[in-house]
Amino acid sequence: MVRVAKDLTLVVGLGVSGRAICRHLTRLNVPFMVADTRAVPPGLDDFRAAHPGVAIHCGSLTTLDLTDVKEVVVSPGIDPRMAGLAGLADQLNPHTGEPMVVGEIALFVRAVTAPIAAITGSNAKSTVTTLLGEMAIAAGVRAAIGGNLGTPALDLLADHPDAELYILELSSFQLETTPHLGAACAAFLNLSEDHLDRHGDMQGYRAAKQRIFIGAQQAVVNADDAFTWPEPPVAQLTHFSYNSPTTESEWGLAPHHDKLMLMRGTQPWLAVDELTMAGQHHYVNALAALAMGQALGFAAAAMCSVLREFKGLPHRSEMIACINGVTWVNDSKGTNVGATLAAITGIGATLQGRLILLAGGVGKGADFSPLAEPLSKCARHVLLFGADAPRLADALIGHVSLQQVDDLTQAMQTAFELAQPGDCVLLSPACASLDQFANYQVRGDAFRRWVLKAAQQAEGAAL
Ligand code: UMA
Ligand code: ADP
Repeated sequence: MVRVAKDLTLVVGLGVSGRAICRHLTRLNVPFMVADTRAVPPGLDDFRAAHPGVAIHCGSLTTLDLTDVKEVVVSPGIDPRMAGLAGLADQLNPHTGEPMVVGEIALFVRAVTAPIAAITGSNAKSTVTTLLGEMAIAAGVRAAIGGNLGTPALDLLADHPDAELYILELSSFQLETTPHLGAACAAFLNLSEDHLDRHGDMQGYRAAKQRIFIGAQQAVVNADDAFTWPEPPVAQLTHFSYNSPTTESEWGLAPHHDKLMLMRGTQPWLAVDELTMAGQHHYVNALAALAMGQALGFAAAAMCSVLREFKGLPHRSEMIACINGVTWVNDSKGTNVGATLAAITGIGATLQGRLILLAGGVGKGADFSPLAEPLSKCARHVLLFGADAPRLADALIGHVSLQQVDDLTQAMQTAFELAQPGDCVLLSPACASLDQFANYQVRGDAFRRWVLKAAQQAEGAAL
């Protein structure tokens, strides 16, 4: 056993967050050591060079004696109940009054002096966080944006010490280890199956996400998804909905002078055809960002101008090219059933032709059956690849024409041959990429490269 010296903080994980935690503790002059469960964590040598003299333990945490440890700060990918930490996770820290095991956001909350706007949900977090960030900047607010997306939260404190507002995308992993967030405005966008391997079941996953409301002054939630509603209630509550607003303070969609508009109560804000993001599923994302922006006091004109300009993020319903009348869309970030469902319905509804879906990869044990009915309505064909192609095929067979292929390249080639003008070829895998790609970005980049080459060839052939 390696005994962790008295009064040392233990940082677990040498990834992006772990390193940000170490930089933060260094700035505060808090003595710490680091552990990573992997025998050789990536970037170990760089870390040693950046933190000479910091003790590093690699391998199982069960060989650490944590009797004297001052506090344990875990990275998001570390389950606070894993072997070696489980005994400590339920103990209270006499110095802080918080659990002995906390995450990076707990340290952020202790150090931050400006208000926090926080966004969680199974899907659309990055889109809404980025939109809200751009709205803040357009409205003249000095905002720092990061968290689960982009810059780790603790680095934001150092990079933007004069920020007037910190806008954080927060995952269930980060929220699980945050005892008290105290956000000025907290949004829970939607809940669908994901990360059950970590949280056990939907109840555990939802409970982690509900922690976003602890100490919140205002909450923004999805009227169409009761799982997002705060328990216990938050006094200042705003709903957004895919339907018509039912109260003057609710955000929703309704026709106004023959146009479908983003509305607050009976007040029209923006016609949906002014949005640049592709797909009807982004209407609610625009509404969520408006609801948060209004709660935070941003100017309406600034928010609407951002909505008119914002094209969406790469790998999220990203239009890559139109080849011979067929649109090719990269939604590689569709890594769970809820995201792919939104992309199919959001894009399927806008098409003159039919949808050709490319899906597959590591399904994380998800139930794929919710995809069957919407695909039966709008799909021409489904091409399945990767580890869970057979499970997807079992869920979809009889509802839509489908075929299993070896990989994404074969899926794209087959889609190219089958597609008719007016169709859309959508890569939205409903699965993680890790069986055939390093990550979802690499998968999306492979799609983009292939499509752009095909577009070039088609252009060459037309000349
Ligand atoms: N790991 C070990 N042993 C360790 C530490 C980590 O095996 O001791 C493994 C984890 O199980 C995981 C991987 O290493 O498979 C990375 O874990 P990490 O906690 O070190 O991750 P970071 O590099 O710090 O990145 C994390 C978020 N990743 C996760 O939550 C898994 C990043 O979100 C986030 O951008 C970053 O912190 C900055 O805050 C990524 C993500 O996939 C985008 N998030 C999930 C999601 O969005 O669904 C939650
Ligand atoms: P997150 O950060 O939560 O993963 P992103 O903004 O990166 O969210 O989008 C992830 C996926 O969620 C994309 O594939 C996108 O198609 C899908 N998506 C976008 N908006 C919604 C929505 N309102 N509901 C469900 N899924 C959505």
